[in-house]
Amino acid sequence: MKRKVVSTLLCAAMVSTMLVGCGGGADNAASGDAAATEEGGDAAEGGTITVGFSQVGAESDWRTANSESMKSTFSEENGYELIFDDAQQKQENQITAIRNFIQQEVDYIVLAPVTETGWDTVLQEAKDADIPVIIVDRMVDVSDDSLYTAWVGSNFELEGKKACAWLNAYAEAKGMDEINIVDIQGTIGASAQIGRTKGLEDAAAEYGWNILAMQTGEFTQAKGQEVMESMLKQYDNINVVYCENDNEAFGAIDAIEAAGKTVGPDGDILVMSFDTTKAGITDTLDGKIICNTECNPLHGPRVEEIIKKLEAGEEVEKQAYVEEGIFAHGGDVAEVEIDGEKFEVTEVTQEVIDARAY
Ligand code: GYE
Repeated sequence: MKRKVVSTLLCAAMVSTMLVGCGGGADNAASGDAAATEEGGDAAEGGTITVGFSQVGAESDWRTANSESMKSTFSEENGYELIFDDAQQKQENQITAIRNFIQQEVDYIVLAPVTETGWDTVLQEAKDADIPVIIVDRMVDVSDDSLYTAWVGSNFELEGKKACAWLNAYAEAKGMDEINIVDIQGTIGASAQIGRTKGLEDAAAEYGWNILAMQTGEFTQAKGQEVMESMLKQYDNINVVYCENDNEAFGAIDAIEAAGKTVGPDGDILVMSFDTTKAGITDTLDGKIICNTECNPLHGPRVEEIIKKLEAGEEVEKQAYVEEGIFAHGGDVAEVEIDGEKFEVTEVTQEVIDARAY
């Protein structure tokens, strides 16, 4: 089913950046769902809303949680028809999926882009077909911002800065005189990789850390392990590995232990990570991952909130960042300061793990 959305309104949509609270947005949307269900299951007065969602793939635990969040939000009971497409980490598959969504005349296209560039042509096609596009998680780098209606996701560079500010404070507290770090990067060209790598490069320049090597682990456990194995063969003085997600960290830990080295606060190598999945913070409680910077995958309710506003003819924020924290093993660093803003560090306990939804 194809319905027109007021495009003048979309053009007038605010371009300011707002902060979406971790729980706040989700809670609001969740109560909205409940109300919709009581009224007979329709998210919109006009009937079922068709959403085509082009998902990156199934490369990580974070991604699985993200897909589940989208599927449970855009369910039949909530008044949606969700066309879910898994692109297996390939941009060409995402472009094909978007073209299929256009042909099927969906009401909304939701895109979690694998990399930032290369979207202008296909998003122009969606625009020409008058189908609003909502970008979620990673960002697109397009010449014309009117090619998408709204974006919601994380501030990846800030995540990188938080992780590095933590490492700097920890190194000072522990009297580490040298940081010899390797970076297992995410998928090259993905916003999550670009921001987290930049955070590290800037910090290394500022604090005088030695970056021994950088290589992509494609956000997967298998590749993370493979890359760590080869880095360990090449360098015998690595004392920190900066993994750009939890699954790479799991692989890196396996590689380090298989090489006869140890991880943890009293071990040979400190493992840093991002995502704070349940499995990730379980390793943080053990000290296997020393610091884990949060990245929230529960975007379903956030995207739904945007769609509900558009359905109601309301303005939507052009870009909205999710609020996120820092989780660490032990309480050596209580807080970090970035550009004048203080961020509290949460010491991982069993309660913190039990409260994690993903
Ligand atoms: O950190 C990683 C996933 O884009 C934020 O993608 C996402 C990243 C996340 O594969 O685990």
